[in-house]
Amino acid sequence: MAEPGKTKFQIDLRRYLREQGEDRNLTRVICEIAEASKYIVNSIRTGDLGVAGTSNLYGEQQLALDVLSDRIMRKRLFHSGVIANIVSEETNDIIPVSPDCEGKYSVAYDPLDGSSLVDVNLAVGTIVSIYEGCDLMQPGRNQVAALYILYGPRTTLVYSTGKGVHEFGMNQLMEYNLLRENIQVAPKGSIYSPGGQRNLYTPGTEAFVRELEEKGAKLRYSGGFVPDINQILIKGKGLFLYPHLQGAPDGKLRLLYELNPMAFLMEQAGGAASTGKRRILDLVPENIEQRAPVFIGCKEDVARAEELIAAHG
Ligand code: AFP
Repeated sequence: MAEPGKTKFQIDLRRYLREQGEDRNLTRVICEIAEASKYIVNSIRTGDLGVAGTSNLYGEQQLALDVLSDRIMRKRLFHSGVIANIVSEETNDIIPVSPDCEGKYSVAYDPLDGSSLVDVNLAVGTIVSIYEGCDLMQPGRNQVAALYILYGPRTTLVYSTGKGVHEFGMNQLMEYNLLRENIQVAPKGSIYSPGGQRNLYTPGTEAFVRELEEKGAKLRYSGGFVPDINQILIKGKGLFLYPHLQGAPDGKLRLLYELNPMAFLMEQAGGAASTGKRRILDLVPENIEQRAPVFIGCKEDVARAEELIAAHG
């Protein structure tokens, strides 16, 4: 309930989490990440756009911004006192924070997804997946919370703890205030965001995309996973795909840092997320760098993709 004299839309994130009855330590984790994002947004606006001179587990060159964002996130989580383990897209291994798992949380995150888009001034984001206890190698359906922060013309934070999907906006004081509660996506949409090289699509994916185009779906692809997923959630319709490709059967996107958290949020909003064959949240990670193909968004569109992939591969 809003304080007398305050509209519901001035409720800040911490207070909202408290009012939702969230566990204190989980509230702490989410609020620490929200704090970290204030420094990350600052680095994006004014920081060095050059390379760091190092590479990540995938052999990709790290940008100074990737390294800095990772350090900001790690520092906040380390000092929160409520974290067991962390793993980041920018590190080579799971980093133990506390041996005592009781009442603590483990976090997988991509500190700055789409960082290669910063130099051309497109939107980027931080993506976070949260588990209770120590285990980060479990199926995504066991997440207790997932969230992303979108650094676009405005900075927004979208989270779920399994009780719907809620959006907060950063104000002039860098506080997050509630914008939308219980975001839902329609069963079918008319926006599609196709990742990966089209001439490498398999026949099933090609048939699916052609069908969407024949129905007049609009192409909206930014090259950043966070803004592309945010568009689907906030517009309440659409489908993003980064499919299995000829020569890349697992696609590009990473299960732990990108797919699991977004699949959790999309399912919470009434949508679906599939590899084209299986529910993303049922995949058991074999290693921290695991990738998987993805079709994510409106439920009926995801089901149609699965049908065509079953028929044509
Ligand atoms: P980077 O973090 O390496 O810039 O990759 C971004 C991303 O993982 C995701 O945000 C996009 O959806 C996807 O890659 C785009 O990949 P393509 O540029 O190959 O379409």
